[in-house]
Amino acid sequence: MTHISQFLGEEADLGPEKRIAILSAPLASSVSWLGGTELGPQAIIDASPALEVFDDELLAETVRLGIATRPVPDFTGLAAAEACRRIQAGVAAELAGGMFPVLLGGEHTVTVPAVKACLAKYPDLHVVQIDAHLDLRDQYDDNPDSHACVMRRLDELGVPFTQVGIRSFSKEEYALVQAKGWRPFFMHRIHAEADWIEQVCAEIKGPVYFTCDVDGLDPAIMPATGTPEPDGLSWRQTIGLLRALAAKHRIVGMDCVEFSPRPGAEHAAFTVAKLIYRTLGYVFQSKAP
Ligand SMILES: [Mn+2]
Repeated sequence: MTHISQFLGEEADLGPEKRIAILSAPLASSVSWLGGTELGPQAIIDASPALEVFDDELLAETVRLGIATRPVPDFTGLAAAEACRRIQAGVAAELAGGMFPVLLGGEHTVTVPAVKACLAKYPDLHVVQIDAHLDLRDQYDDNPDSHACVMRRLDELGVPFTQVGIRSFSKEEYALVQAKGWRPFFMHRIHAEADWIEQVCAEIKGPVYFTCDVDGLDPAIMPATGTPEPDGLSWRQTIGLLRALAAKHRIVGMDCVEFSPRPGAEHAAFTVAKLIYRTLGYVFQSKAP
């Protein structure tokens, strides 16, 4: 198969002055069950030219904001720590250049260096996480840098965060949540509280980094991930949250992680591409040409 080199293919050329950078982080060193996340970034980029660049909700050609796609790096044989160092440097360089970074994973571990880069520019950063999992383990398989520990590492950095779509966690993670007095948006809470999106927006103070572990979405629409947990967020719930977040807060960077292509589930890569494109539309809505 011939791979596409830029998000949206040739239609990316409609936006010559680039303000958005698509960065790939095909890291897959600590995957627990079904692998393949190292193939995620390229699969998302390959699916993206099938998108209609005229957004059907926003009625605007978001692509004209200017989307640059950086080459997909090869992390094969690289230590995870070195890959993370490169990811942090890459995101920092984009921020320094005034670009809005979109990171494609790879496993969720890649969020830590991306958040570190954003935190250096925005000390009052707040992370909003869509995920089936709390990712609050101290270690997993003796690895503190596992994808299952990503929010624990962010907590150690002192970054406030809001967790949405949660429906799988360990006894120890739940005990930590209780000890800290945190109130994640578990799926049962989302189903029970009609104003959950307003509640998410109300607990955020500073600029937002949005991290989307695609397993937060329902496996009916997102089967292509390592741990497809039932009863996830619908498409409408997901974009409803992002619409409100972008309207009420300044989103300064984002990632989509844990996507692993599956034969027969090609729609899933397209769904991730559309989620990214729609989110960019929301983030830049008032600034679209
Ligand atoms: Mn997850």
